[in-house]
Amino acid sequence: MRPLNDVRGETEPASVNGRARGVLERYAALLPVTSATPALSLQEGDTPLLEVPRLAAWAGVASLYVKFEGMNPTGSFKDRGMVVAVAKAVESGARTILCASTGNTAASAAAYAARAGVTAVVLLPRGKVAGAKVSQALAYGARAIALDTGFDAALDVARGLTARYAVELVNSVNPHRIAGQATAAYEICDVLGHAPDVLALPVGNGGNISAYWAGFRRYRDLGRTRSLPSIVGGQAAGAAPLVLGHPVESPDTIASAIRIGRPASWESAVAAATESGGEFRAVTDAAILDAYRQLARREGIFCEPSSAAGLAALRASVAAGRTPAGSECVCVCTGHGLKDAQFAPALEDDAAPLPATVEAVAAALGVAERRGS
Ligand code: AN7
Repeated sequence: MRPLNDVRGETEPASVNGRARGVLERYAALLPVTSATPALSLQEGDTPLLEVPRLAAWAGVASLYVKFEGMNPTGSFKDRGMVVAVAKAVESGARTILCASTGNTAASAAAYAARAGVTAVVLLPRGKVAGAKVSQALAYGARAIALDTGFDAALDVARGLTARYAVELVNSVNPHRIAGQATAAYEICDVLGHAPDVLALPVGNGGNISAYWAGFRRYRDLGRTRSLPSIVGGQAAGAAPLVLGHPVESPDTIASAIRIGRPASWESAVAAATESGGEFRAVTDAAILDAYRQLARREGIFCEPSSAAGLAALRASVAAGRTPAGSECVCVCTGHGLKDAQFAPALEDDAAPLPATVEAVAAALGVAERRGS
């Protein structure tokens, strides 16, 4: 397989003299960076863009790449926007940042707050966030507050708080988050040398789909790509307000990261799907888990279940004849599998333990003995 780091048309090098540049440094010219913006970085960005031929066959498309955003420093795409939002908050004199979160935003906010020397407060829907994400936020020293509600109402509280009190909101309604997340679109174009025909990704609050669409358009306007992709947004069937066209009161899905019924970036998310000629597609939990399993087994990519909703939606879109099978596609896998591993053990049979002997294990494996032994 050809390494994809031999880039064509790269305009912003990922490293200089062997030192990785984070998002703020690499894409400074395209971000709201001033001479007063702190050089905050955990070396986020520059994530793998993996060519995945076996997964392409499964999804029914001619060409498929996975942009594995789980390889960011806190294990999700949130780091791209968080580094910008926290740097700008610090630049403006803020000492406390705040977000509501289904988990990944909280972990990222906590990490960048620690790195910047400010306080993070994270509002979490009680019992609805994957345990590893809560542990992560606490490990970075965040003040975590559980609220007896879902994500949507927690975000209402976060917005209400930041409107009245001197704390900086770093949810994706903060435009610096969107500007930072747009760098993923730049990277895809830098590596491929052009924009793909189709970009598929999971959609919850609608921030990331808005950021990608803004990013691709920006690169087109700068003359760095000629075309724009169609964007396919995957929503869990039990939490699919953008597919239904109305908010969902009690969103329900195993994909906890995208268990969101009232997306804050509703209008820009709809604009991204419609203006790009793409669509939103609802996928069942079973289809999400199937895509999750295929990513790991066919290509060695372990993402969290929510992350696989984009791939599930792409496959469904092709099967429905909506996305042409001949397309060159990029599927964004937004978070790492270790974030939410509770569905992974079900992939393996729960075999009873064996006696700890070479013979017992060899017999169970059915492997041939070496000649002469
Ligand atoms: C793995 O962390 O909303 O459509 O509070 O964690 O931009 O919301 C997470 C969202 C996709 C959806 N994949 O992105 C949060 C939060 C993963 C995610 C999304 C999320 P948006």
